[in-house]
Amino acid sequence: MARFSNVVVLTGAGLSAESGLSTFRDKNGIWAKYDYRDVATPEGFRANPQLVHDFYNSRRRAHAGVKPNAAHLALARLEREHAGSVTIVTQNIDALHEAAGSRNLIHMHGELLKALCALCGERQAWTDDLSVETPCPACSHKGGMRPDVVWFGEMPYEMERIYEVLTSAHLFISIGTSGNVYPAAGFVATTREAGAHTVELNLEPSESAHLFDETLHGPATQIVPAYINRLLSR
Ligand code: BV8
Repeated sequence: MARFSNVVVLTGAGLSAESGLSTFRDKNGIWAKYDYRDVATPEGFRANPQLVHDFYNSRRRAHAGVKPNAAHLALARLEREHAGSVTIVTQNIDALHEAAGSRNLIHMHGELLKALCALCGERQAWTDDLSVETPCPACSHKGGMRPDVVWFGEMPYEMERIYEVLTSAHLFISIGTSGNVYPAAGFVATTREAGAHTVELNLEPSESAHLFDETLHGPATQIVPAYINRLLSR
């Protein structure tokens, strides 16, 4: 482990699957039930804001009852026990990394439990439903409140900081992501070019599995704690 001082972990929906949250592209996933253009694009929100609010309201309610799983907990342990740096870049908008104890965390696609006012730019912690009638607590105007998530066609958050950690990483671990969505799907190529050792931990090979030095397949709650145990015992 000593040879891997800076560790960067990219996580996706597969990490939270065993906590009971749906993934996107698995057979009964979210995109099997919704067209992403209707519920995860600015155009879709403009066309039918209440449909989008209902989509995120149901995911916010489902989130209330879920807990981090053994894979989230193993990642928090890695951050606590590793002598070097551990940065988690998550595509997930759930709050399970935080609930497991992870601290050095970047939500590149935003957060389900936050709301953003498009009129005044204020962000708030948010666990209730949102609607077109919800007034902004900061500017009190209605009609501007939206989930603080990054939709398709919008720029993911903290990209500068993400490229900084990717290009100074010694070890890059990708967990529970299908490698379909950019720019996240391009991170393995970026960090590999900068010299990192790259590992994919996923239920099955992702679209970019061929780009990884090592791939381990199986449920995250089994392969992630096992991999992190080995890493910390080296
Ligand atoms: C941008 C919102 C530019 C929040 C999401 C053509 C070519 C290339 C790119 C594009 C293109 N056309 C458009 C683009 C860009 C587009 C894109 O990549 N489209 C793809 C679909 C082609 N990207 C964007 O628009 C991004 N923005 O590019 O901006 C820009 C530049 C300048 C100025 C302005 C803008 C924004 C992308 C973010 C979109 N928002 N979500 C929400 O509702 O959640 S994306 C959505 O997909 C989620 O964030 C999710 O995290 C993400 C990726 O999905 P995964 O996490 O990988 O989940 P998935 O279901 O796919 O896979 C799960 C995996 O887990 C599977 O492999 C499965 O096997 C595994 N698994 C399942 N169970 C388990 C498991 N593994 C382990 N254990 C288990 N138990």
